[in-house]
Parts: sequence; C-alpha cells; structure tokens
Amino acid sequence: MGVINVTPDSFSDGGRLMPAEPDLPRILDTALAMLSEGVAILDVGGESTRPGAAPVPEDEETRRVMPVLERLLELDTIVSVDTRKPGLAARALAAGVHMINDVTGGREAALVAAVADTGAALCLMHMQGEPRTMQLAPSYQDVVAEVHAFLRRQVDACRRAGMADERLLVDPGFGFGKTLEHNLALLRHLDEIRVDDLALLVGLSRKGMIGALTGREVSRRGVGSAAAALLAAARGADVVRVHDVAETADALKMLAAVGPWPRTEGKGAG
Ligand code: HH2
Repeated sequence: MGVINVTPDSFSDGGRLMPAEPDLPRILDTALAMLSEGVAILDVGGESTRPGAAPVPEDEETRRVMPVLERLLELDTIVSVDTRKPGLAARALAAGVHMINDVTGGREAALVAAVADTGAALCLMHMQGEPRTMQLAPSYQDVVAEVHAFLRRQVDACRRAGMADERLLVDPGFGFGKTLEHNLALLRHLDEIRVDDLALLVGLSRKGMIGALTGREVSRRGVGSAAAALLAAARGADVVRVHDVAETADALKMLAAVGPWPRTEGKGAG
C-alpha cells in the first residue's frame, strides 16, 4: 500500500502533493511511479493524524481528497481513502473507492454502516485516544492483548453490520497512542494481533519508532522503514503501508525468495 498524503502537514511528506491545492499532475506522477514499483493499493489521506495534529473540518478534507480519488479511480488499481469521517467515506464510496482506511477502527457506527452498504473493504486500526493527545501518556496493562481485544470487538461489530471477513483488515496502529516499548511489543507479537483469518495491515513507514532506533531524521528513514516492513511481513503482515515503495519492494522480494522464518518445512513456505 503506497501513501498519497494530500495534506499540508503530514509528518513525513506534508505539503509535497498539496502546497495549497492538491497538485493533481504531481499526485498522478507519484501514483504511477508507486504502481510501477510494485504498489497494489493507493491510500489517499486528507487529514494528518500525526501526534499533536488538530482535526481537519470535513469540507476541507473533502476538498483535498475527492478530486484526487476521482483521478486515481481512472487507474487500474485498488484505491483506498484514509478517513475517519462517515460523510466523506460515503462520498468516496459513491465515487467508487474500493476501501476505507479508518484510523479509529470503526468507532463511528455511521462509517461502518456506510461501508457495509457497499462491497468495499474496511481497515480497522487501533488508536489509543485522539491524535492531538495520544502520545502524551500512552498506557496499557498488556498492549498486545488490549489491541487484539479492541480489534476483535470492532470486527464483531462489522460482522453484525453484515460485512464478510474477506472485506475486513485489522491494524495495530503503530505510533497511535504507543510508546517505543509498546510498538516493539506489538511488532514482536504481531501473530497475536491477527483476528481469526482476517488480513493484517501494518504501517511503520518513517515513524518516530524508526527515528528513535536509528537516530535518523524523517527524510532519511527509508532503509529503517524497509527493514521494519520486512520484519512485519516475515511475522505475517499481509499489507504494508509505505512511503518508500522501491526500497520496500526490494526488501519484500528478498523475503519472497527466501521464505518466512522460522522455516515451515513441508508446508509449502516460500
Ligand atoms: N499511519 C498513518 C496514517 N494512516 N493508517 C493505517 N491503517 N495504519 C497506519 O499505521 C497509519 C494509517 C500515519 O502516517 P502518514 O499518513 O504518513 O502521516 P500523517 O498522519 O501525518 O498524514
């Protein structure tokens, strides 16, 4: 999954694709480059959810995102919109997007209902609190168990709303109300996050965790991000959400050639 941030203030690439208005030619070039480098899903976001970010009003998020979605839907690829707003989700679905990526994990029943009424997919991500305050004092008794329990509850609500498992993905939400230790525990125990056989999506790309471990500023976290994506994929992540597509694709080709670790002899691994 390649990230297309149509925001002035995203933590790693804010303003690149939207100085004041969405820069459609540049967005299209970025999308085409990502597709040629191996991306299967384009995830378009119009609201930064970095730590400390203030919410963006729905009409502004809509103004940023809708023209981009309409253009990208002309391409032969899966288009996702990263939004937590039911109204925008419904508009995007009416335009034909294939997936809603909800960083609140379906906290708003209206968003779940909007997706359930279509054939689209829904990614449910865990976040403790809200972006503005989530990194002030993240706290858990057992982060792995609590994140898993939240995702299971939200999946069950989606099932009750009539959604088939094939349309649901879960995501532990790295960096969303989590300390470095919480993030590392989630990555080490990624297999325990999965809910039944649902697809698992992971976003580690360029995040503070990689900065903390490598000492690199945001613009130089590509190698750490590709390594993190590789670790996640080796532990069972089905989708990795990334900014540095070429680097990540190379890392995943190595994994595809060698197979997962530990080796699962006789099970057709690799
Ligand atoms: N991370 C970000 C945004 N959306 N969605 C999912 N499912 N998983 C994630 O880990 C995730 C996400 C944050 O990254 P980015 O979009 O690059 O930054 P910003 O929120 O500042 O726009």
